Amino acid sequence: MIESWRWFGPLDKISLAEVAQTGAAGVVTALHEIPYGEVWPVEAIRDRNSAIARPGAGLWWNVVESLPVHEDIKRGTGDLTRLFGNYRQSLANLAACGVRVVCYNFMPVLDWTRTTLNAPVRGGGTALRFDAVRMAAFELHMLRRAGAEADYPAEVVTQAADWISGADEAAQESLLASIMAGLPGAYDRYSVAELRQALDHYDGIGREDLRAHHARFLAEVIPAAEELGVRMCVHPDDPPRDILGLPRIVSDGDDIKPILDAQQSPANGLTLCSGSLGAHPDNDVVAIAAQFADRIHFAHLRNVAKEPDGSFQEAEHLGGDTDMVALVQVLLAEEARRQGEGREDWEIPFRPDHGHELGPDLEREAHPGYPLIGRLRGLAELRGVIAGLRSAGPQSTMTCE
Ligand code: DNO
Repeated sequence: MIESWRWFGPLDKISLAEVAQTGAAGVVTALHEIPYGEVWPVEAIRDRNSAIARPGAGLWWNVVESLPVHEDIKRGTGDLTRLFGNYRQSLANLAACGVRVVCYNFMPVLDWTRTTLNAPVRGGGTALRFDAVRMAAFELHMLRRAGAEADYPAEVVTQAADWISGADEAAQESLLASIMAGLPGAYDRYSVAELRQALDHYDGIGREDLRAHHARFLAEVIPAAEELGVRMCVHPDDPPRDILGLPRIVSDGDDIKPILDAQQSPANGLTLCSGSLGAHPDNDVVAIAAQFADRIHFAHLRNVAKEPDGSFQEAEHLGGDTDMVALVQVLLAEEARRQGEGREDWEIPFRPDHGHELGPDLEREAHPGYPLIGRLRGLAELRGVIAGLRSAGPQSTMTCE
């Protein structure tokens, strides 16, 4: 397991010097400043690489998160020849600089979505939270999306009406800002009107269309990735369900299987995100990891606590609904299998995903979900689990076939 840390580049409030002090070795990052659909030039990749691999820091850029997929590819429209060509060129440039694991997602319009960025946790820290009532209030009363009511249970619709009637302008602004915080451009935001417009661009695009567009993307890029020795890994939807009337197609094992089957190549893999998959009431994350173990190229380890109405809150890394120890066991068993095959790249990179804001994090205003102390706590706990399982020996990692 390669301990890794997501760093958002020079604009990240957390410095590489601090990342080095966490003990992580891998840096997970992207050239966030390059507009979607443009080529990542070799020089820019090289510059970022040398900023990360400063002598003495012990860090290296091991995973790209993300090489974004342009909305036109998801919508299956526009100058796709150019966009696919650019994507392949970026992969070639990354491979030329030695960066060979590439995470991406296929969520239309929005990336991860939360309704509260600072839900209180014990002792005064804060956590990211998805609240079904607030999401319904946003959709029904702020966005006023036609048909949204049908997506929520009746009692949530009633509670959403109550919430909005008590919400002043500041509360509504804060809800909008929270929902927008996960946009993958990291620093972009939509207003309600812009979001409406972005959603309109998906009019008439259903689940099967999106699946077909993803299959086409895979057919266009996976053979090139395979040739370059690049391992692509799709990130699951977060939350793992349709949202804002948009279809989502990477939410559970039944979604993942046809994606991995579409191109039977080591270059077509999965980012095992325990938090995203874990927010689906029917997902058994440990079983999903075991099912697709040989295609997991990267892992995001975090936990969520689900609630009956579809709400969930980010829990401590070893708390929440997923048995993190069992999950790490699966990953260690897979590493042992790869080692047995004589693979040089048998180690699976993982990062402590998200973290509560704790102590000094509260003043720091790091990227939502990505504070220093909260993630360091998660990393330290996961490091302990890994060390414990390793020292218990192979029998402890062979139980999840
Ligand atoms: C959230 C992240 C996601 C992820 C993208 C990958 O914290 O896990 O934003 O980076 O979905 O493309």
